[in-house]
Amino acid sequence: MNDATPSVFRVNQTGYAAGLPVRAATVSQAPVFLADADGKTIREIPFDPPSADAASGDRVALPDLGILEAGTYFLVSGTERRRLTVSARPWRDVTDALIKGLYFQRCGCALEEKHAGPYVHAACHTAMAVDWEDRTVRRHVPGGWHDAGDYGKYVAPGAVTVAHLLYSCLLFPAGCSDDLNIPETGSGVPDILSEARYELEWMLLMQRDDGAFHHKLTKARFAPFIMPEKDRETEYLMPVSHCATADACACLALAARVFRPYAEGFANRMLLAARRAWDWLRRHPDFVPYTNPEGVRTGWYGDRSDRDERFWAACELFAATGETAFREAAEALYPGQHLTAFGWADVGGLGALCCLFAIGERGDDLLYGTLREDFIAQSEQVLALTRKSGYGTALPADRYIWGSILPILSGAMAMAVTARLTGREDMRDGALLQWHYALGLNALDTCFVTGFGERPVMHPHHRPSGADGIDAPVPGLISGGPNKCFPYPQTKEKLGEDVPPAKYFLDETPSADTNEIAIYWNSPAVFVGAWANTL
Ligand code: 9MR
Ligand code: ZN
Repeated sequence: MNDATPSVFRVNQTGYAAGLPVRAATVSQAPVFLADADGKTIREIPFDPPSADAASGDRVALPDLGILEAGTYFLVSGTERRRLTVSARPWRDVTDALIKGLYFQRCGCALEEKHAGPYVHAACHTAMAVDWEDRTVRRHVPGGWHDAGDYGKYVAPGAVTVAHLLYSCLLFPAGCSDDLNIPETGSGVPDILSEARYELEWMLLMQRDDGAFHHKLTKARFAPFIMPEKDRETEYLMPVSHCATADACACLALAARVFRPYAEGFANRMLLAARRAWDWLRRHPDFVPYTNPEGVRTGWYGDRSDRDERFWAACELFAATGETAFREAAEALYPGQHLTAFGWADVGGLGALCCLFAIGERGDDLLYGTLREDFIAQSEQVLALTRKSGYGTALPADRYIWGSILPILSGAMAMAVTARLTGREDMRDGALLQWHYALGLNALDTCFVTGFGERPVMHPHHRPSGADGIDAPVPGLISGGPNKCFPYPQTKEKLGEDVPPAKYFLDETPSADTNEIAIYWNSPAVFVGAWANTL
């Protein structure tokens, strides 16, 4: 795995912010001292005795070190020490890298050395795509981001990823850097928006003439571990789906609003596409779940309902146009629940962001007052989860699913938004604990973002990282993390039944079930990082 010796301490390996409380974990009963850079003891840190943590099986305590001045410190316990750094802007680099991680997922273009450093590759997936259902239809659908460790491109996860980026920019512009060294840097459009546009241009091509969106553009099977330009089998436009159409509708309406000041024509194209998608949804009111056609083995991204997607779409169309019909549709679809869900399957949280920050008082009682109250109440439940966890992680022991980083970061987004709405410090600190989790304050003592921290993930399930001949993985990618709910048989064989959920993880390339990366895991991390950068 990684070289740094584990200690009894777990810390945010990218450091902490001066002016914000510092939390670290210890899995020992022994007293903990804070020492300065020279090793001289500053003071003893008081903390409650470690208690049993169900998710990790650890006895762990989470001492609060209070607010520290910028500098290097050591946590000391017996013979063990762990370095801890505090600085004014500790998380700019990792946030930038998480955005840039999406640049590394770009499909259809070459990654050039001046932007990609050693992680170059030639243009990939540039051949004509074929419609799975009508093989006589061939279309050129270039661009977009590779979804994850695979080379598929999927509309619903892409739409959610873009939305995370756009809301990061809308809500925390000062938290996103405009100097990412991507091809568009210096264009006058914020880099985070330019990166999102790369996916949006592709998404527009995924719309069928009748307004519906194809669910995905993938081959019939996943490629082996080869570089993307070597993956030359036919890509298919798979059948359309309700969720892809509603998510694209919402995302494009949002993007039309965000891009209007920078690129009017592009904004108009997107709004028109969103309206056509909405019209298709109205003509097809009965939800049909997407299923892979026979013979197709690439990502499924199934869902049980499109109500939350339609709700989000109606909200964004109202925010973009001000037309009453969309507000009425949003009210009729108001879900009441899952307002703090920001993942590819549950998008109620994105609808909530639209209501809270764009529709505001135009939303009447339900979409403004009631939604705000419901959102805060549901964030309260997330905060309660952090209090039940030894590491302060907002995930119950039995919810370490495939991509457990998503519900954890989704919870962080909810608490961050509530902190922003109310000024509550408990919500702020709850959200920060999830950020710390991603960056090393966790049972595995692992920084889940490649290229950061002293014990980073080194072998993510990511085809370019596996095939490029470079030891270090592509930087700025976040691993899905421990998964005890749906592990692969080979993972079970290695780990057995007794390893606790929060440790059900293999930093090994084949382990897609625990160590894949995905665009929609990077993007909530971008949101949380951008927020944290503005505190
Ligand atoms: O993120 C998805 C996760 O919620 C599912 O449990 C898992 C298994 O179906 O699939 C994940 O998505 C994968 C997708 O299907 C294909 N590309 C890689 C994605 C990340 O693992
Ligand atoms: Zn590609």
